[in-house]
Amino acid sequence: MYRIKTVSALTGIPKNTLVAWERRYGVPEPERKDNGYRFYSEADVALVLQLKHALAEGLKISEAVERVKRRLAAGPAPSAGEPALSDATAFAELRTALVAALVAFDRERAERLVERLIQVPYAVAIDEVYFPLLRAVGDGWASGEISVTEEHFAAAFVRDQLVAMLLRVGCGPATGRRVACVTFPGDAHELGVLGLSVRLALAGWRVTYLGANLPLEELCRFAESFAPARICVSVIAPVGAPELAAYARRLRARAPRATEVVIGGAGLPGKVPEVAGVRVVPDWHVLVGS
Ligand code: B12
Repeated sequence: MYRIKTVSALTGIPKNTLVAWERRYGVPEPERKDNGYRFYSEADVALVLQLKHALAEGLKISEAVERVKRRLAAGPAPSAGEPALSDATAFAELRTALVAALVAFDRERAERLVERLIQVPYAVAIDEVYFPLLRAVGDGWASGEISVTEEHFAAAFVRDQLVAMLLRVGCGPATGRRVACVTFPGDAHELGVLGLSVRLALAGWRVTYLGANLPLEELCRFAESFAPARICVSVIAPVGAPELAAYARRLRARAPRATEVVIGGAGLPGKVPEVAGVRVVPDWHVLVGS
């Protein structure tokens, strides 16, 4: 749940405007606590973003509200005959359809399918659709059922969706504490840390996304200059314990004391070396509280 200040920072819509929309049109309709404070859900934030996009397209606010209400009334499955995105089976079916579209290089169909995620909180879209899809594609590639080209196309499509989410949440509130997100040197897998960036932005962090494969020295220089509150390093391609320890020690030594260093991901070695002042977290959900 988000307070109005956070929603305003996340969406760029001033607090007064949010209140005015609620009074005039009844959207969004945040929960009101006993103390009168408004509490917005992720679906409310998504709604505000939809209104914002409709305004950017040139619609008047009354027309934008009309459109959003129509979509809400139509429910989460806008196309007839498609399963409602309400349970695990529906998500599994969507993933299957999406993989089929992607291995056929049918971007249009894939776009249409993910339109159905519009009402789904980003966290759920990542956990229920995009990440399981990537894992399935990875397994398909490993067993030879999915070609390298198909895997690249699918990964590029998912990357677009994650980047779009990060842009829509404006990389988090401008006043949020800064977190730098990056992959381990030599690791081209950036989707894990992109998903984490979206979640951190939604949790109120200001994300500086540094992408894949940044050399350690460059990251150290960045840390010295900008003193982020936290650095998140993603390790997906397997890395050996000595290499990881050397990296962690060097980064810890160069980053300001107040900077929290977090390293995580499926590519961590079985026995992770302990480095004082470095937090090793295999799964990023513990960082975002779910
Ligand atoms: C897309 C993809 C690629 C793309 C990446 C494109 C891009 N823009 O990112 C490309 C084509 C470049 C690629 C290349 C390779 N890939 Co690849 N790739 C994948 C795939 C399908 C998805 C990767 C991904 O984004 N995972 C992120 C999410 C979906 O996975 P996750 O691990 O469950 O995420 C959780 C944790 O890792 C953790 N976490 C992740 N990041 C972070 C960060 C922090 C700070 C924290 C705390 C936690 C955390 O929390 C996440 C949420 O629960 C995976 C399949 C898979 N299972 O991941 C294979 C996979 C990772 N690749 C694999 C391989 C082998 C390769 C190559 C070596 C292939 C080759 N021969 O060229 C190269 C290596 C390139 C390199 N040097 O890095 C293997 C690795 C197997 C292994 N353990 O050795 C996998 C697992 C495929 C498989 N099933 O075999 N790949």
